[in-house]
Amino acid sequence: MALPFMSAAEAAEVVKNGDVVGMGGFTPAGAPKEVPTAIAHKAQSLHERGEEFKIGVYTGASTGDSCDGELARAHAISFRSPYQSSKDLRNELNAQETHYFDMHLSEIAQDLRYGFMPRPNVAIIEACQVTEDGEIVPTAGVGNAPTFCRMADIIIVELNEAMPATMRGMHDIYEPADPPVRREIPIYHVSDRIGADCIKVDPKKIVAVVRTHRPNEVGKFTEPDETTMRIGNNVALFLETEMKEGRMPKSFLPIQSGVGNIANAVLGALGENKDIPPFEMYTEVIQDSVIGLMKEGRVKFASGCSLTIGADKLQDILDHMDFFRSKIVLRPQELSNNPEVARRLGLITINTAIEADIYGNINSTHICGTKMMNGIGGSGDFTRNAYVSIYTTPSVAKDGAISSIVPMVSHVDHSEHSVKVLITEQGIADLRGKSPIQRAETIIENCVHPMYKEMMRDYLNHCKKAHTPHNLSLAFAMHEELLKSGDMRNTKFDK
Ligand code: 0RQ
Repeated sequence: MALPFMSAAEAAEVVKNGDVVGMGGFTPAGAPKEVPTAIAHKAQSLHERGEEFKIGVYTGASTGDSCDGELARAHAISFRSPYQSSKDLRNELNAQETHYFDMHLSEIAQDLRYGFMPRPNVAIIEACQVTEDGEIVPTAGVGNAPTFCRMADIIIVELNEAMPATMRGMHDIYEPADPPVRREIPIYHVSDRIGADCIKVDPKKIVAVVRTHRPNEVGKFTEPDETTMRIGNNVALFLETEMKEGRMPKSFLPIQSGVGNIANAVLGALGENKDIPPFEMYTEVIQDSVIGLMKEGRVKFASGCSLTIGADKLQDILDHMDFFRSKIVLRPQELSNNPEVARRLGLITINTAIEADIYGNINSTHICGTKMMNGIGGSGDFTRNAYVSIYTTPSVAKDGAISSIVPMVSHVDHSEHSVKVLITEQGIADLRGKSPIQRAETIIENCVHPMYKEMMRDYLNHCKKAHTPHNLSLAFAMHEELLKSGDMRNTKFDK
């Protein structure tokens, strides 16, 4: 059967108002571009004619501007899950124009299979190869593509000819069986491969193939600055000490690292610290710094869900596929973020907080407890199941007007029970084996910025003695002050 090649606009005609669409890829890596933009244009012209058009959208994680950005600006998304990082989509969901449900990234595929959420009836998947007998090879990100393809009635493939078919062999496509017959996921080492090199579908479901050359829309990382470098060095120092104290196997353990500028700088610092042996990564996003470290032999192998890297680094990989294919595996997020595998392999997990409180609770998602930033992403999948879980954050944001460490977090994503270590550019707070008040003392002493230390101690002085001391009328005084005057430094605990 010949493949149904057509234009993006023609493919967009297949997608109807009310459809639920699963977009392949993970972060802008491997996310479809041409067809979502064409759907957004179609939505705009229908809206201008007074006709309704909105779709539900599932993804792997964030996407590029040609997907979330275009669809959000066209007001074409009725609901969306999971992670996003588009300014325009963020505005839509904070204005309640789009219903957003934030989920642990490892859970999306199984919750869809369990029937907990509306079924995706359309899948849009970027591929570097698609065959007439229904083999689809993803590109730089896998996400939930295998489950979307299996559950959808129809599949639209974006064949990205900028991504060579030689990528085949880099992916490990596998869907676990569902309870009560699920067995263990047989990944015993970071580099184990357990599945297929492509997504196999009924070829009759492929209703459109759209050619494109559009490059990935992964943004550039800012170069590490003094703060992020100090955070990175503190993480390296903590792990070096763990090795010396015998709390870490001599061969070291695999690293998971979150996304963003801080995470990128932390990995760079780990790579440079020669007291830390060459290491493996079992993570979701493989970021820029990993590729350089791989070439230097500092990173031995990386298992991830996506190559979330800039165009120059991606080209480097595509040009040297024989080298990188034996060092990288890209898996569906159900595997890359799987709690069972994280616990078995003993991951060192490093993620970034928006704010932390003096007891070690973490807010990763909400500004001042109400406005969604990006989403929980995979941070919860890893934190709870880590060998040792680390959270990093600069001690202050917005030039000091915000302390990232507060008396009580305004939203909880990771509780004190799951967070083992907090690290800022000021220092390291090892929270293991400490009572709440001991944790508070350690965090204030080691991690809080000097200009907020007295304020934090003052808060504790306003609390009655208890297991976890709090003064409920003052716990959010710093947030209230930020909303009132724009600067937490003006806070007075005078009740
Ligand atoms: O604002 O962009 O206006 O300057 O938040 O903060 O310091 O640039 O840090 O890019 O690493 O993002 C937690 C959002 C950090 C991210 C978060 C403001 C700050 C800045 C961004 P500007 P930075 P990063 C892997 C695992 C959750 C999911 C996760 C994230 C902006 O890491 O989304 O970990 N994590 N997933 O100024 C108000 C505060 C603030 C604040 C920072 N206390 N109050 N604003 N900012 N602290 C990824 C996936 O799962 C895919």
